[in-house]
Amino acid sequence: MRQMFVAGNWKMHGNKADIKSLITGLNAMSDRAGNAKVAICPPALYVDYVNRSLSASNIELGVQNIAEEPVQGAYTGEISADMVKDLGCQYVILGHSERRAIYKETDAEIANKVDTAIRSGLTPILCVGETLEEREAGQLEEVISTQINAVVAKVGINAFKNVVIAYEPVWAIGTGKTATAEQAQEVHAFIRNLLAGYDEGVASGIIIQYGGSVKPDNAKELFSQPDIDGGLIGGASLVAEDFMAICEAAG
Ligand code: G2H
Repeated sequence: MRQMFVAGNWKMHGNKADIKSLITGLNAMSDRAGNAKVAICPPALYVDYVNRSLSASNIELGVQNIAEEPVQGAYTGEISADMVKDLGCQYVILGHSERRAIYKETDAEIANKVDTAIRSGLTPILCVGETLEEREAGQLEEVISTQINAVVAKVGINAFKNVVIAYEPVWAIGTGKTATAEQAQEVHAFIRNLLAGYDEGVASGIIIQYGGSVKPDNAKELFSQPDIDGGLIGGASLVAEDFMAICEAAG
């Protein structure tokens, strides 16, 4: 039986004052998550501040990116997986569509980062998803397969025992347009089936989150689908009440 997992992707939001009030709310309401696993992924610069403010023992930490390079070294401006681990994080979001589209991250780079994360003991949350044009051109399955196969080719299917996948249709991110529960379920089932082609045990055990405008009022229906194991939450993770309501829907 897979555990439901809700992760907050704060993106590039927040300052010390905002974070203090958000964490105060999460500390007070963390019980609402019930049996669901919960993580928050602040901007890396604030991870230590968040960690010191967080008293809720059921909320874990993650970041939104790491360097491809596995070790310390002369990589100005980069943050290594080991450093992230050292600061108390368990997760790293990789391959988010904003990094693919704005920072031109390729499948090969993302696969290298997944490899680096796993070697450092982090759990990657690997984001995959299609644009509206790709969906309308009937390329959805090809796009998702290419994104996932590139990572399997690099790390091997067994490494996926330590990977979370987040299906995030690009057209639903931050737009207020959510995929219907049926649309999302269809793609989640496709992803699980794709992985089953490699290894049935990995496919049935892997957590596949849905991401893209998840809100308190649509979370329950999305999370009730058989292949949706929680969510990756952007905008709504910046409001303690909304984030904990979504966690409650998963718990
Ligand atoms: C998708 C999601 C979080 P939002 O990017 O990864 O953001 O919930 O704001 O659509």
